[in-house]
Amino acid sequence: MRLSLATVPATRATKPAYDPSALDIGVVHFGPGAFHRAHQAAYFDALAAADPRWGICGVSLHSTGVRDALTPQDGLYTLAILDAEISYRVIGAIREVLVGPEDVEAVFERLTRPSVGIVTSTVTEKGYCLGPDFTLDFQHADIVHDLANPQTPKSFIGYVAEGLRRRKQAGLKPFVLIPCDNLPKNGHRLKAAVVAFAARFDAGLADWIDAGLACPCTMVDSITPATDDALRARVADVTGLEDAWPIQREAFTQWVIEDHLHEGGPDWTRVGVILTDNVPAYERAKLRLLNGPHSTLAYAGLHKGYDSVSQAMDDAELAQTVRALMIEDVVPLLEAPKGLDLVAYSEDILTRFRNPAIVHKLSQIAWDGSQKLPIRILSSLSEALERGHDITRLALPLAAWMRFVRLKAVKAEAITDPLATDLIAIGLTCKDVVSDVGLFLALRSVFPEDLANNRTVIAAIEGAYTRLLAQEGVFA
Ligand code: CS2
Repeated sequence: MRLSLATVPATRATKPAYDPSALDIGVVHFGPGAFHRAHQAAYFDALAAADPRWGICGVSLHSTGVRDALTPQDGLYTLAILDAEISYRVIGAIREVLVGPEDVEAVFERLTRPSVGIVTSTVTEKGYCLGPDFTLDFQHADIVHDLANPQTPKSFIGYVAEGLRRRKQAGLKPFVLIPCDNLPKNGHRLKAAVVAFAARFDAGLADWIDAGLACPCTMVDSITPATDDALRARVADVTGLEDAWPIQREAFTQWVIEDHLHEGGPDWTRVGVILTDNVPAYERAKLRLLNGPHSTLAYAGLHKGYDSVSQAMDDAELAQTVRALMIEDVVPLLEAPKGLDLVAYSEDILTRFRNPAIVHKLSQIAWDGSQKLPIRILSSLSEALERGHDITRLALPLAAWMRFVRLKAVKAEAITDPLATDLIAIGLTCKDVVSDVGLFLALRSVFPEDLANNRTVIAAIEGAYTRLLAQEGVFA
């Protein structure tokens, strides 16, 4: 029997403490992938019993997979929380899933409902269509398309701008726009991108958005390994109901939102959301002390033949390097958010990485390295350099990423990355340390010129690359 509103009374998981069918749509979420369903949807689910206004309409920009899995289940899915003991909870907050290219007018209808007060997004770093300077990339194919065809957009930015235009035309207030991706200053950058996009065709709209759109910065955190068949089988077994797409995550979860939300919005703090005026300090700490080490473990761990984060953490040398990178290299560069001890925060993250209940694939974290490394590693590296600190360890993830690309290219395996074509071409051209590192450093959308030409940086990456090559032997 499959999970749905009709069958949910039979589940052995914790059931929604409210009637999901009675929720109003108050949130439109772009990118209803695993992280959204593990994180924001669980918060809205916790809100729902006391406040039924915040049901979610998920919008997939490309794929039909989530819609096809969740629609027969009336939007319900099972969230497995991986702790010492695994607990299972049915989430009812997602009320419908639309697919942008198939349902474009329905998406705009939702975006212009007076009851829709919030638009959230998890579209990944690349989904914001920003250039290396984090401003809107007007050369981006989707942005070019959306400026020419604003009624049938492809990008998240295009949907938001047209949705806001229609709200303005209808005499409505803007919704609150809350990005939930691992991008520094995500709210400020998203708002600037939407305003820049609107300014290209309607200066009045751009001014209206600039003056009225609340787009808070956020920090989101919860480790969410991809769903696999083992999870599907476990969920069916334990809950008694089949679920085409259950989600799993660690027990730890954090959502920090900049404190300038609209009146009449949800009571965020009731469900554990932290509202603060200092999100940048939280997001910097998280991006550099969780995501940076994650990417380091991914590339250096795959290089050593490991499969998951906890396996890589069992390698004493690698674990020690990552810990030193966090505590000795990154912590001294950061300002601690009030009340947060960055060393204790780092130790807690290392404990989360070691959690044997979680099989978090290194290959999943290795996706989109060209987008992630500048945010997670180069930010620390350039500050360390300015202060004259040693950058030997910070060069490791960069060199390991280069070797990752090289070995993928040689094995003719696909790379998930918006720069995949360029990366494979470079990977196939690699021949020796100096020229390989030079080829990668010439990728201007990853490495800014000042870093790419800096002798200390070049030497540190070449050193790390040489050490990795020595471990490999094979392709040297
Ligand atoms: C990971 C993140 O896949 C990745 O790149 O570093 O998804 C990480 O698990 C989350 O940000 C944790 O909150």
